Amino acid sequence: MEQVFIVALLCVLSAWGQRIPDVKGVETTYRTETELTLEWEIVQDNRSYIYILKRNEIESGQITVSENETKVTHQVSHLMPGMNHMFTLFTSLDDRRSEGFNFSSKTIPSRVEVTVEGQTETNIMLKWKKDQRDHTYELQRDKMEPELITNGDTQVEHTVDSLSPGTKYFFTLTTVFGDLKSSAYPFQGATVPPAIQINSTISRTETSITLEWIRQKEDYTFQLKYNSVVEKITKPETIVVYVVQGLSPGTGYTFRLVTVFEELNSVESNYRDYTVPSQVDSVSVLSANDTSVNLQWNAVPGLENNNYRYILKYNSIVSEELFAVNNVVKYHVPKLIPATNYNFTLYTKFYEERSSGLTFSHMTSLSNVTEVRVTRLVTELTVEWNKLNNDDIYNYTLLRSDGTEKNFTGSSHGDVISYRYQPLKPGTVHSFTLFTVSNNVRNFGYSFKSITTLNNIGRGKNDSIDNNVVRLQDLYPGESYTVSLFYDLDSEMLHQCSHRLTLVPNTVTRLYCKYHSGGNGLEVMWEFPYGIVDVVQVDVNQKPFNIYNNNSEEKGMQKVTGLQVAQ
Ligand SMILES: *[C@@H]1O[C@H](CO)[C@@H](O)[C@H](O)[C@H]1NC(C)=O
Ligand SMILES: *[C@@H]1O[C@H](CO)[C@@H](O)[C@H](O)[C@H]1NC(C)=O
Ligand SMILES: *[C@@H]1O[C@H](CO)[C@@H](O)[C@H](O)[C@H]1NC(C)=O
Ligand SMILES: *[C@@H]1O[C@H](CO)[C@@H](O)[C@H](O)[C@H]1NC(C)=O
Ligand SMILES: *[C@@H]1O[C@H](CO)[C@@H](O)[C@H](O)[C@H]1NC(C)=O
Ligand SMILES: *[C@@H]1O[C@H](CO)[C@@H](O)[C@H](O)[C@H]1NC(C)=O
Ligand SMILES: *[C@@H]1O[C@H](CO)[C@@H](O)[C@H](O)[C@H]1NC(C)=O
Ligand SMILES: *[C@@H]1O[C@H](CO)[C@@H](O)[C@H](O)[C@H]1NC(C)=O
Ligand SMILES: *[C@@H]1O[C@H](CO)[C@@H](O)[C@H](O)[C@H]1NC(C)=O
Ligand SMILES: CC(=O)N[C@H]1CO[C@H](CO)[C@@H](O)[C@@H]1O
Ligand SMILES: CC(=O)N[C@H]1CO[C@H](CO)[C@@H](O)[C@@H]1O
Repeated sequence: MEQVFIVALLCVLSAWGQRIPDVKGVETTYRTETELTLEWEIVQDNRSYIYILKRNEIESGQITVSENETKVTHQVSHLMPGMNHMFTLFTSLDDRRSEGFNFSSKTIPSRVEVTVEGQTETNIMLKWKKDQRDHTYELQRDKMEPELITNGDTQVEHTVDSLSPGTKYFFTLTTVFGDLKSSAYPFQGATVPPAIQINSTISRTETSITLEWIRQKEDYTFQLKYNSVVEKITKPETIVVYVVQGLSPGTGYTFRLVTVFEELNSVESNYRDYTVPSQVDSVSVLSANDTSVNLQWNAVPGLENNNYRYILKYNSIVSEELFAVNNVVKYHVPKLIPATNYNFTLYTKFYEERSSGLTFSHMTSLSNVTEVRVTRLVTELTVEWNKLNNDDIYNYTLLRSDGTEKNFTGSSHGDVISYRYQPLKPGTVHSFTLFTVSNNVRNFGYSFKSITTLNNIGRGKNDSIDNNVVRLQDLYPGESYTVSLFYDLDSEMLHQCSHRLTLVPNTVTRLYCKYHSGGNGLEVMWEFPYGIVDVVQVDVNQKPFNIYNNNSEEKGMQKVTGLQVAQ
């Protein structure tokens, strides 16, 4: 009990007698985010002090001074970064200590991790946690002047604006704490790329569309979307030429182009185009004549076939746009030239897209003239025909057997074309061929013959009868006959001449007389003769006594009565 008291007393006395001095100052000679190296001049008198450093009510162990040293270096670890730490340094001797030297020292602030929260074409949104309220930040973009950011309590949301679209930026963020700065936190951010328009369509087929657009930056890639398809395009060319394949013919597509940069997608740009419609399978000729043809074909199948139109081209003529009715298209091509080959091209059209065209050809026919009239005279033949199909288009060539030919231009004649051959010898046969001519083509031709007439039998040339005697039998006596001479020209009877002949009538037979009126009269009776008889003349005493017979019913016994007995 007593000892304890004495010790306590000694202490009191010592303190009383001699105050333990504090150090004059403490320097921070080195600092990190969590460590501080402190250095101070020791209290220099002839006593050996130890030092005690207190922070946050926690005291360090005894800090001793090496022999002959005048400075103490002490390291404090496990500190919070970026804070001003408060310390009290006690000088201590024999369990007594000084009043305490208060000082503070800052640790270096930590760098913070930045997250890129979002971006637009011109902005990048950044976010980070703030360690200490009194920290500020320096944001540096590329090599530019850093921007000081002071807002926020526990976290900072910061938007970098006025940027270029589709660009990658390099940033550093440095935490600033008083005059201390953290190391720089480097990070990257990119802006959303711009939507790029498809420039144009280079070409189209039934199943593909070749699109072109400009790749404004090397780093851009693309997504081309249509229907539910997404195609990734990473071609390196500046002018991107892309063939979209596997499309349906004659179909409209909306293409959406997305620019991709640093995994960022632009908004979509829209472009609409159409594939070329299918070709018509085949065309059939329903009917045709010299100057026109009726064509028919089936409508092209396809999603949008109701919208397909058809255009027929030949020479420099283009038909109007034709539509299918019940899936069939019919077209009458008029005003063609006979004997001419026509090349047709049939296009299927969908919006402004046209198929490559089905080509086919058709040769128009060239008809024959078949009805020729020949007017025959003794020394001339006139050949005459109606214009074929009553159409001016045809030309004609009339060839005679002697090799002479005569050309006719259809348009320079009336409805009927005629040509007279003269002078010709009477009764001579002539062969002709009448060709229809069109487009410098002469058809097979219509051949015919004719003969000039004779004046009459007597004076006519009669070689052709050739000494044959023509015996006309079983004729009616007394009848008049017209005898005509025909020339048999290949079974065609050509009239040469005619002559009217009357045969001598028969003689009356079975003539007899009978007394009459008691012998004062005479009855002459006869049988009516065979053949034609106009008049039976009865002469009595050299006097003609004519009896006319007009009534054919009363052929048979005729009589003359009332003759008086001569005196
Ligand atoms: C040192 O600081 C403590 C509390 O932090 C205080 O009580 C004390 O009075 C200070 N000493 C001096 C000399 O200012
Ligand atoms: C499309 O490309 C052509 C040349 O390839 C160019 O002349 C034209 O200006 C471009 N159009 C657009 C809208 O880019
Ligand atoms: C029609 O086509 C044929 C063969 O393709 C060709 O020889 C001819 O010259 C063409 N005719 C015209 C008038 O184009
Ligand atoms: C023209 O007539 C000839 C016979 O004379 C015939 O062979 C040919 O087929 C006919 N031509 C036409 C187009 O009818
Ligand atoms: C050809 O046929 C068309 C109808 O298909 C008809 O209108 C025209 O009269 C005909 N022409 C001839 C010369 O027969
Ligand atoms: C008739 O026309 C043909 C060509 O079609 C020509 O060769 C011929 O010389 C012409 N004949 C006459 C008599 O003009
Ligand atoms: C008919 O002949 C005339 C005159 O030579 C000519 O101009 C025309 O082209 C010919 N017609 C045809 C269809 O060949
Ligand atoms: C026609 O034939 C008859 C009998 O054969 C002959 O007598 C006569 O001289 C002929 N006439 C002529 C013009 O040849
Ligand atoms: C019989 O024919 C003659 C001569 O043609 C004529 O004059 C006479 O009136 C005719 N008689 C009768 C009854 O027809
Ligand atoms: C300067 C100083 O404090 N000197 C002291 C050294 O120690 C003796 C006693 O040991 C003191 O009397 C001195 O005053
Ligand atoms: C440890 C040490 O260096 N001690 C030295 C202190 O100073 C005296 C006098 O100068 C030396 O004799 C000691 O060796």
